[in-house]
Amino acid sequence: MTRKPPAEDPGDARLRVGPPKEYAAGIPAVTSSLRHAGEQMGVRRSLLTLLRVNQKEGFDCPGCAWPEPDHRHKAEFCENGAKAVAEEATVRLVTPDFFAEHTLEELLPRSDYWLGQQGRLTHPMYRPAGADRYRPISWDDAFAVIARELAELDHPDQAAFYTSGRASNEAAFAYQLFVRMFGTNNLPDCSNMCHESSGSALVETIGIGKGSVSLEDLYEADLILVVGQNPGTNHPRMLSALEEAKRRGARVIAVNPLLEAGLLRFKNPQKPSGVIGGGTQLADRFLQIRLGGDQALFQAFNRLLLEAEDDDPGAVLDTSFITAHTHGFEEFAEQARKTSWADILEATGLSETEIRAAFREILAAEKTVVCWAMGLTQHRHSVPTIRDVVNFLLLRGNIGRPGAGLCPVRGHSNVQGDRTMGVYEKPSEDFLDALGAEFGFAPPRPHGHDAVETIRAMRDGEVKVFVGLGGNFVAAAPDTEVTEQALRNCRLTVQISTKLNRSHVVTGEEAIILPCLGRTEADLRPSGPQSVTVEDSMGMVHLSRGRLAPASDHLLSEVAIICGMARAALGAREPRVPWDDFAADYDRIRDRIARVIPGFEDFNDRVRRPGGFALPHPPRDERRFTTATGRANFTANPVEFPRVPEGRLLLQTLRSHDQYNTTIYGLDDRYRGIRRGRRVLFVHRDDLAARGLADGDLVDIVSEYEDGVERRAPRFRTVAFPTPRGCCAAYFPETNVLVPLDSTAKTSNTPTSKSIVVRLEPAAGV
Ligand SMILES: Nc1nc2c(c(=O)[nH]1)N[C@H]1C(S)=C(S)[C@@H](COP(=O)(O)OP(=O)(O)OC[C@H]3O[C@@H](n4cnc5c(=O)[nH]c(N)nc54)[C@H](O)[C@@H]3O)O[C@H]1N2
Ligand SMILES: Nc1nc2c(c(=O)[nH]1)N[C@H]1C(S)=C(S)[C@@H](COP(=O)(O)OP(=O)(O)OC[C@H]3O[C@@H](n4cnc5c(=O)[nH]c(N)nc54)[C@H](O)[C@@H]3O)O[C@H]1N2
Ligand SMILES: [Mo]
Repeated sequence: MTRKPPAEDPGDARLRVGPPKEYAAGIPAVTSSLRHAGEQMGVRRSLLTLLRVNQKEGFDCPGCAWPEPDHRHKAEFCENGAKAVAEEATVRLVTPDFFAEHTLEELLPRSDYWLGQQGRLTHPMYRPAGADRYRPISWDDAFAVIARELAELDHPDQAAFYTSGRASNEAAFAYQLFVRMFGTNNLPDCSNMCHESSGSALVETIGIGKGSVSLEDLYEADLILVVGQNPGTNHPRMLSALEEAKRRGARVIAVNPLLEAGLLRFKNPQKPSGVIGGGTQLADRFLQIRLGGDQALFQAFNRLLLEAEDDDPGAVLDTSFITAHTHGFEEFAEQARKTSWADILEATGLSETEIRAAFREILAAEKTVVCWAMGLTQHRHSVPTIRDVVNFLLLRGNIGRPGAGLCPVRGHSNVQGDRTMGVYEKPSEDFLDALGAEFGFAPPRPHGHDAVETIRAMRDGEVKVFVGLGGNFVAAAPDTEVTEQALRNCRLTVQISTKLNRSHVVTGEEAIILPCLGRTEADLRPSGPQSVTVEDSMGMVHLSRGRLAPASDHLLSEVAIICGMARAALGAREPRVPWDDFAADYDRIRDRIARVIPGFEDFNDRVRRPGGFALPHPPRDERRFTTATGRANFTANPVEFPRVPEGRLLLQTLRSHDQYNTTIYGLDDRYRGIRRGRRVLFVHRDDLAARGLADGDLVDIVSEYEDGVERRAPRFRTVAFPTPRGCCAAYFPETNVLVPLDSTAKTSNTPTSKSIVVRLEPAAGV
């Protein structure tokens, strides 16, 4: 399978490569955010909008899920948050004229960058079966088409309802209610491709799939490990938190195959010293690990902790915590002692000296936090890796006390909230019981399809209607060719979206685009202006209200769209839900959330207090673990790591500094020294030489998988880069074509986007 580069991207002729940077943010970040904002919104709109980001009376930044500090700056946003806001609040529009001028066939070869740059969707659009382009449709007619197609299915499980993590709590709750009343648990979401491995490992070991720290804990920590995460690009406001923690004496150890600028040094643009001076050194120690070597690293730490305790009994482990609160220690310890140094060194690519030096800092720290993101979650052995992170923290009682704990750093700004609201293909019985009791219906019990299973089901003709609440499923999902064909197999695809993207171009027989309001925009409903709520990465729930005039008069809010769809599809069958009241006044939805979901009691009152409220987290709040054993579970996991066949490399697919997942803001990756292009492959100089290649050569990346299919991404420029031998990196979504659908993490079924076995071939025609 080969995928051609997009039309306006002829081998990235203007691509320039310079040296990678050694610090993040500072003046280039400020100018870059203002430039992006100015281009999309103009100067006045930019200033008015950016000053409301993450303020108590403002809107929640659509960028990431990093929490807001209590004492907010006037400018509580980062360079990349500003880009996310500009992308949404752009004044460029995709009107019905655009669709009249462009057939789907013309749009297909366009890049994700080009599609996104066309602007905001303004009208509901419909592509009838057989038509070569979209045409306008009224909201009511659009809902009627959806209702008709859903009614024609033999079984509700023949539809799947995807959610991207930007949907508000209110939209997510109404959506899953509609879907379950319709009769299916087919609620795949972006989490399935993101932090699912974290959720899987944490629920089984500590009883709740969420991180156990607050911002204050981070500030108070003695030691923070930042593992498999690039905060300089993806969570820039986390750099301010790390800076504060360092000011209070914390040490930071970064574990990453790439020497990411944001981990090395930070120049805080909100402080004069940051703009002018040398900034703060962030990582005190950098472990440049091989891809997928983290489980072995944490097993090394665990083994060393056990051995240190042997040498000095009572001085290292928190035995009273282990006795009172945990289960499975003996079995775990027996396994951990078996991990061999040979495996540890092979898996990590680090030396024993480096690991022991890091261990001395671990031993010296009273309070430790481990932060992680996609570098840990998108491997075949991600779940056991995160279990070993939990083991590591349990050994010294580093869960459920100030300054210590687990910190999976979430991606989308409300991805955690969407799960809390029940967007999950494997809902708990308790949740379904409460939902059914509140609304007087019998929710479906069998588990539904996750993202990968949904693709298989569409491929095999078992799912025929696909609805996407936000996101860009076609481009975000693995195995692009297979996923595209899967969507084309559908009878109807529906996308609820703010901006044009590939999922509007690769469609089912019939297709509908339902354009919605974004976070920045005023949401005026019959009962007055509405706010929505979101939950951040640390379990704080707060309000978000936009103020900008909407991009078009024809937009509806996500909530109104979902309620309209539900009313049309369920109709007289389900009169028990007042969909119109829900759409008119979101307080009415919050009243119901308060009655169904624990922790949301008095939701409407509490969320209106400044800063919102914290959801309960039993392990963090009271060292209570709601697992099967009633205790925190140690687990015994044999060590695993990717073994790469001779002559092959392990590829990770990651984000550039100028993108938000499939949304491409621009063509630069400033911190890694890349300008005006995206088809680059970062490889170690010696790995290039071993293949008779050099920096600047054009290669095809060919992925090899046990299904025997060769997947090819053509024409990437090699960049000699300081990455460990045998490991390479390139941007997604361009490289999603290389990720085999069946290559997923055990237990969580997350695509292995950070470990793909590839070989390089000189590009054809070079
Ligand atoms: N500006 C911006 N912000 C974003 C996003 C965005 O696209 N743009 N996306 C949002 C979303 S949805 C998410 S999930 C987060 C993603 O946030 P990240 O997880 O930071 O995103 P990635 O770019 O995938 O970066 C993965 C990092 O892990 C490292 N890594 C890869 N494999 C391994 C490994 O095996 N071991 C270790 N130790 N490290 C490894 C990579 O070198 C890289 O530094 O960011 C969110 N925020
Ligand atoms: N190879 C590879 N693949 C990956 C990853 C990887 O690291 N490597 N990362 C994975 C991860 S972590 C994630 S989270 C997924 C992301 O997958 P998705 O969440 O599906 O993708 P996004 O690119 O974030 O979606 C962008 C689109 O969302 C729409 N949108 C933006 N704001 C709003 C809004 O407020 N409302 C609505 N209704 N629509 C809106 C716009 O139309 C925009 O085009 O991708 C995954 N795919
Ligand atoms: Mo994500």
